[in-house]
Amino acid sequence: MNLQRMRLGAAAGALVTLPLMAVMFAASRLLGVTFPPFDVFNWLARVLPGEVITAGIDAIVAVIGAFDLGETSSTAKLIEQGLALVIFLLIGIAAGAAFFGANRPAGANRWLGLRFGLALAVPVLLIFAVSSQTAAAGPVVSAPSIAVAFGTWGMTLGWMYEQLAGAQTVPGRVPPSADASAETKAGPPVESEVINRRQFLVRVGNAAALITVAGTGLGAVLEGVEPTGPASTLSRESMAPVLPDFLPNRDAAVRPAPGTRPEYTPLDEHYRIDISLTVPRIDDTEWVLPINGAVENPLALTLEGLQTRYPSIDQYVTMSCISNPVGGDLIGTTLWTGVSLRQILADAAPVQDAAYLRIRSADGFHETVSLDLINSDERVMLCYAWDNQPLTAEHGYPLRIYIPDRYGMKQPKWIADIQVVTAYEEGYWVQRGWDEVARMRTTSVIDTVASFALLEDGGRLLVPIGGIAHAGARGISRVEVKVDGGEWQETQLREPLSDTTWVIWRYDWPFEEGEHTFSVRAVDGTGAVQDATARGPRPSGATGIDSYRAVLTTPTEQG
Ligand SMILES: Nc1nc2c(c(=O)[nH]1)N[C@H]1C(S)=C(S)[C@@H](COP(=O)(O)O)O[C@H]1N2
Ligand SMILES: [Mo]
Repeated sequence: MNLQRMRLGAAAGALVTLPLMAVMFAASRLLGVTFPPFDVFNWLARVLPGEVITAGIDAIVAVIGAFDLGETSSTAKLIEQGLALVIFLLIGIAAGAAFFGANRPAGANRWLGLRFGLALAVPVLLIFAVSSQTAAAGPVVSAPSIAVAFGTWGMTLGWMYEQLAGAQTVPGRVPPSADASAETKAGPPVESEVINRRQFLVRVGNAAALITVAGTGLGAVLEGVEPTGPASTLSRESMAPVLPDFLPNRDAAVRPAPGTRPEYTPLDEHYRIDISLTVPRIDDTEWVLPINGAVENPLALTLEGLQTRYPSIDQYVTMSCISNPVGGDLIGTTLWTGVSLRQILADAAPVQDAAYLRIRSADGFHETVSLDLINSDERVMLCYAWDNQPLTAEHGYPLRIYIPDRYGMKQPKWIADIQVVTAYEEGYWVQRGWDEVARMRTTSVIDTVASFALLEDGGRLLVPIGGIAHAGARGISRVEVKVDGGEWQETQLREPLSDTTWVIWRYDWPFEEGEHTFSVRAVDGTGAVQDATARGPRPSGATGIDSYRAVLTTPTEQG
């Protein structure tokens, strides 16, 4: 290895890899072929140990929170995509350094580069074969595209080697000594060599920048015109949009304090968490759900069959991610529509010793659900609609499961296959160290201390304070607020959308000037007070008291 050549190789690696990434990005948008940087990242996320992944996710969530980078789940996806690009670039730089460093001055050319590139394509092809979800076009188009991309990359690297480090010289360049050991001991390079090397790098750099900008721009434009949302067998027109006016509790006496989050989460604001950088693409014309294994009557259900053969159920649901910190935004409420899984299961007729469903998803996610749980709770359902529309691609189109009282990690989206089995198998996140049951914790949050919306009541000023409380399917029986070191005071509870959704609470607090700390706690439907121990999400969901600090100043008289 030669350090100086390795440095050159690293620069060459960067200059060749950046435009390669841009061209692959444009090709993925234009032709629907796979985008290897995302495949490599997705694969890493699946094979690295659970602790590493969890530490990574925690760090991302912490950074988003510390710098106030906006809604957690969509920002996290962007950060992860950026990481995927950086990792791929670093691999390209390392490969360039290795290629330059390992070869003798005259030892490498574009043909050796081609072989090097094709060798690197092999692991990428394997990763693509086991895990790609970034390809819309089939493997017949994607696999050759990987070979062509990496072959071109390698040839270009080899060509740069010829120009920069090989025996063939750039015009005007002083040929390196034939004695390889003399080269390392050489003093400062001859000036013309430096200038020409620099000129060469600048020229290649300009070309690389041009290709990178053009490829990225083209890809971005194509991304804009890509059809969004699933084409569906379920007509959107047949379902009226749900306006908050139509919500079952529209006349409830307790109104949310100004600044409380929307009780019914707008669909595009609902958090999204899944294990891939890109949404699995499911061809709805070919999608069929097999339910087989230990059953007497294996089923193969189309989406239409599912919708027409079984009565549909509507349930207002609050879904939360187990990674949601106390007071976080990885929680949302919407209307879920689907069919009771108990009924479908009865049609499949599990055999005597069948005990579990093993659910597999299009992205490689999987989870196990016990038949006892399904048979004891008709609310467990297979869902095809959210907010009166077919599921969006992000939220699991065409089908996902709903299990009351469990965090999202137990509830697969993009269901591809259901097997009835006799033996238990850990689900995707359970295998990675998260709670096996993942029962939703009781939690309560202060969304607002509405000093901008003071009320007058018999000469007294009141500050509306409010937020949410949630305890899975156990319901909320009581929410209490404490101001500074005072007593816990009971708040007013708004009638919830259903017995599994969050509850909006409100407390109109007699105004006192100065800085105050407000805390909240909830009691669930069984009478259990929420766990006040400050604890992070891993492995069983965050606990602790949410508090809110505010400085209140006496409003100035008007007029
Ligand atoms: N197929 C699949 N289903 C999945 C996941 C996933 O990564 N893949 N993530 C789970 C997790 S951790 C959560 S919190 C919920 C999030 O659902 P949402 O993105 O629709 O809000 O989906 C669950 N279902
Ligand atoms: Mo989650």
